[in-house]
Amino acid sequence: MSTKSQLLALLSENTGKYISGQKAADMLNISRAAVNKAASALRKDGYAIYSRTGLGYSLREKADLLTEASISAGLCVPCRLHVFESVTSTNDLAKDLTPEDSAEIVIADSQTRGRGRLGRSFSSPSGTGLYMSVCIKPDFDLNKSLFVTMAAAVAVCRAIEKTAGKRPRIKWVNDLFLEGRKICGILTEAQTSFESGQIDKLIIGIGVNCFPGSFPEDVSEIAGPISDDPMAFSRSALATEIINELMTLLQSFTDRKFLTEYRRTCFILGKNIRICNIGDGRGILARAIDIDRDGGLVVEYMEGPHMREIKTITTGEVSVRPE
Ligand code: BT5
Repeated sequence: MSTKSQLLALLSENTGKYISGQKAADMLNISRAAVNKAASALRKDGYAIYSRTGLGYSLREKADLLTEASISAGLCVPCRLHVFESVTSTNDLAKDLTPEDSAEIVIADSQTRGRGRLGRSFSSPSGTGLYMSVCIKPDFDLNKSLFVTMAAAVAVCRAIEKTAGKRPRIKWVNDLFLEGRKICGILTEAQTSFESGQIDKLIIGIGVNCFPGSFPEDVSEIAGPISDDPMAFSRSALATEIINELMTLLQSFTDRKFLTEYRRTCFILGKNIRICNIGDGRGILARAIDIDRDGGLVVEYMEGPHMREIKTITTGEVSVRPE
């Protein structure tokens, strides 16, 4: 843990009370100057830390720390948690884990190389988001991976509604939106065995913007938070609910029952969309009609060589954009 996180944890355990600079320095085994520097850095991150001469430092409200203890407290499914402050990509770390009877779950406060689909990047600033990868040993075929992404989208919607009282909508196939802004992206990756052709492990990566974070300019045009109020809900509680909902759904998702909820929550059905290939800026105009029983998006082309034709598109090679 960095000095900043250690100080935050200490002040958080003593929320509302003052801890002297000397006591904090002694407990963390650092200098008083380092305590002061860490307190300034935490203030810059938005934490309400007060300092008073003769009294020391105090955190006004409990910090929303992502810790194994805070996440595991409400879990009702078996899994192993690996919680980090900063990682390259939780999906990358999950690849090195070996899930057996229970899922292995990597959670981070920030990512330096968060990934989206088709080589795109996923901006993952610290203190405001939740980045997690659920690694499972599946007992189904690779052709069900699209279902897994879709089941994860439903699970995250349910968890956000329970934790934050907001109802996000799904943009087929892997994005969650709230008030016109993307608040979550999901990236499912598989590792297959050469010999058997079976999936060894499936990694479901979920990135959620919980509170306003600092994004690069192009991302801020698209991204938004679940809430503007950093005290509205706790990221740990959201992580717990996502795990509970996802693991429960994964036990039965092959019965396809979740598809009804997916269709109801998917906001592009009945709307005009643009179907874009990689690197194709404009895309082709189509009308989204339905989601079929395999998770494909049924569309009617409104222009181009397939005009008026009804086709089912699957993910991988295309993405859709609401018109
Ligand atoms: C996704 O891809 O949205 C899947 C994102 C999955 C991220 C999770 S975080 C945990 C795990 N570890 C990882 O490394 N990845 C997973 P895609 O549909 O391709 O969308 C990517 C596009 O979303 C980018 O090109 C940006 O336009 C936009 N974007 C980038 N960062 C964003 C953010 N934080 N919030 C909303 N939109 C973002």
